[in-house]
Amino acid sequence: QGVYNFAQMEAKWPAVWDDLKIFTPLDDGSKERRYVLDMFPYPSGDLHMGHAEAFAMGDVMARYWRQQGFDVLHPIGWDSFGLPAENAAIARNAHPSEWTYANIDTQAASFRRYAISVDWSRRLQTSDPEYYRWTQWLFKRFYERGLAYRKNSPVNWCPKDQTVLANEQVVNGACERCGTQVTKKSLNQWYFRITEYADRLLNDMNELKGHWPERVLAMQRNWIGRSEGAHVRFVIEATHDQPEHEVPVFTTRPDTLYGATFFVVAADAPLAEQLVTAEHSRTLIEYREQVKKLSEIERQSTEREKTGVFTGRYAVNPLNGEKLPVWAADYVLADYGTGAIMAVPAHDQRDLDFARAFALPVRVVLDTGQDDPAVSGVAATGEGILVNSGELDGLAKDEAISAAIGILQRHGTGEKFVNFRLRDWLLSRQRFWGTPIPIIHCGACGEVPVPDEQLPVTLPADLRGEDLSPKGTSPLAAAEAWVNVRCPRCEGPAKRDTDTMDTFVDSSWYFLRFTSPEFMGGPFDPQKANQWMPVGQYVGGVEHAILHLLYARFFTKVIHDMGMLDADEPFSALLNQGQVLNGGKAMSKSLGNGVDLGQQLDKYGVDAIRLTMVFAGPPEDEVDWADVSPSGSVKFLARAWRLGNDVTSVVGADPASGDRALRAVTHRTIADATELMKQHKFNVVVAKLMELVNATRKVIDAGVGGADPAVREAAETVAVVLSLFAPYTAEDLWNRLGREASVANAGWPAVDADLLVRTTVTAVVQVQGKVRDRLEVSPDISEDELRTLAMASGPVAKALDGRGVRTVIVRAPKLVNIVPA
Ligand code: ANZ
Ligand code: ZN
Repeated sequence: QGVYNFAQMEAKWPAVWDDLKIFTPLDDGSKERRYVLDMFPYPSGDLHMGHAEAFAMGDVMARYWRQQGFDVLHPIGWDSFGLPAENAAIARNAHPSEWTYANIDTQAASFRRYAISVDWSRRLQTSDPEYYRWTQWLFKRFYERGLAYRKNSPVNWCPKDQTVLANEQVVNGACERCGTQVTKKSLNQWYFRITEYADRLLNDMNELKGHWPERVLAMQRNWIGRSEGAHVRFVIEATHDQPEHEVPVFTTRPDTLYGATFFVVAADAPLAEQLVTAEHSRTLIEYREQVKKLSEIERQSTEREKTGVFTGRYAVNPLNGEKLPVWAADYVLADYGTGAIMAVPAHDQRDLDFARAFALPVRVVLDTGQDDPAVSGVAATGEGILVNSGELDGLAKDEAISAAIGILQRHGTGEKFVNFRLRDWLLSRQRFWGTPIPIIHCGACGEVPVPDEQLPVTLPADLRGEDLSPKGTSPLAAAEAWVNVRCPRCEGPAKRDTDTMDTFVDSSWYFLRFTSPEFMGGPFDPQKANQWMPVGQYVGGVEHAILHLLYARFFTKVIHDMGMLDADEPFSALLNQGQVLNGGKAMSKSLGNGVDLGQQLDKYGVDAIRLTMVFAGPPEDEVDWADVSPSGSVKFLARAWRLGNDVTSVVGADPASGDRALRAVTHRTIADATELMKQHKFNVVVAKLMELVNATRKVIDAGVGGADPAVREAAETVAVVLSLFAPYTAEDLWNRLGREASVANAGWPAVDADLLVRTTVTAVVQVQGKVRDRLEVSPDISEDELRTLAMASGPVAKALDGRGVRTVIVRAPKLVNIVPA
């Protein structure tokens, strides 16, 4: 009879699955294709609890679609370039590849143990020369299309660490690592012209609505930041020491032009320096020093007292000829719009705060019925009718916007303009462990791309340890034999570009390579890519909601425009799994609340951990490890598996003569599970499965028991549905039922609609004593299952309205009462 022993199963089945190659897609068109992809991991150490959750979710989808008869592509690879490998190499006096590939091997072994159903033959690593050859090839195609370019631009620079810092690494004007005052330094940097795709990146999100989490779409929309308005050109009058200048501003409110009472340029923009008169130059320079020390976040804070200096210049309002003093201030950003604004204090809060700080006039030009902003200190931002505005008087706001643009256009002093917050993508890094930029700089020819047949430009193998530490230029610059080359065009002496690419470039096209990982004729075989793309289900963390997803969408669109791919969106559906917490907080070393995945797997087994992750709640929700019960999962799995001890009917026995009530539960379970899978309610599928196991056990323990063919039907259904969540237990159960491996491609059972007539009871779900939902459940439902079903109810969530839960009282099968916190 045997007892449930997960270690034995984990030792037995992987070799069988390998032999059957069930997770390698046929890729021959005999079945409809589906592509399921988990965001590929970064090889830092071994897998952790977060991986365990994310990959459980993706695997459930892949296994479900396989059961539904699709040819499923579910691959895995590693995003294996990046800074941590480089830091580890410096610390250990090693080459980054040593650390990287050792970690990849560790993770690969853990993924195998974790039984994710991937096609191992497609495995790729972005740091493999055979992969980054094509990253370089794509970079060249972007370059040829004018979508990759180099320009001189200021970067945050830590003089002590001799390195470029991202904005997030500058804290109170100081280096996050060493506390040294950060300065700005001008560097030649490579950019991708993603701004050229801003409109399409925004508009095509309409196709993703309903298939991507709304919050991710909102974050992307906000990041792209489309604003409709106008460019208005102001003439800055000449002074005795300065010529006349023309400066455009971007405004969303050209209707308020008559309310402009001053003009502001970003203090740190070159423009401020150009405009300032000799008399005011010193004050400006001192002020700029002060501004440089502030972080981006501080600068944009509305809490902070407004600061600024007068430049000695006056701007002429193109609509009414009025002269406005020109100020330099830090609340205007150098790299947004044109870096200059017309200030309308009556109707813009930031301008009003500034006007009050420097006693500048406030003029209302829109009658909104609000209190006088000059007195109240609150800008009138509502709708209204134009006043004090000459020819615009009497118009409503929107009419006035069009009218003002019309006047500006007729006078040639402005026009309609759509501005985007999105910036071009700075892709070059002064680091070693990344894809080398395939460009050669020649004194005579300038930038010369490395010819395709000379790709990949591989990283020099002899740099290690200290050689890699940041020096202000890329560590690659030190590899003289590597740097000094002949110009491919004129054969003269030339130098390789020593920067490497942002690792986001590597991850912007890996999903295409998976469709034909061995392809030698290009980054991917267009025929294969067209057969598999777009990815039908992408799974990954919300931390990638903006950059990775936006960049991958950009790459896909460019590759589409190159004629290599039919799809112009990479991921038709996206699932963000929740974080794994412990005690309500993210696991971290400093809190000491980390949970080691390996230890959990040793103690409870792979299946129990996978099941626990899935059963904890909807996949999007956080999983708090302090609240879950892996041992409860083990108990359930053992109970399911023990059905195999008792089924005595032969394989293929006709269930028609069997226990009708049990058959009804079986078919109801299949029908519900099918529907629930569509809605990604995996946890509720598990709850249903628990009911089915209980119902089956009841029949076994009574009457004809395990000889009833309906019991076999139920047990086989348990095995198939369980195979999505607990592959080892499901396979073992299937085997003990006398069926041949693998349960993974047994096929989803068909529902007999005649059996769906209900034999259920109605459970009432109350929130704070008020009935919020009624659930049709099996009379045998356990307290746990009923609780899970109740907590998954939409009306309950609505009634809770984001409140936590204090207690849940469950009286199975009739009542659940939820008391909110
Ligand atoms: C005059 C005005 C009057 C404005 C008014 C607003 C309200 P969004 O919607 O975010 O695009 N602006 C323009 N460039 C700026 C910069 N570099 N730094 C700070 N602020 C800048 O915002 C556009 C508005 O933000 C513009 O419209 C401009 O102020 C300001 F009643 O112009 B507005
Ligand atoms: Zn040359």
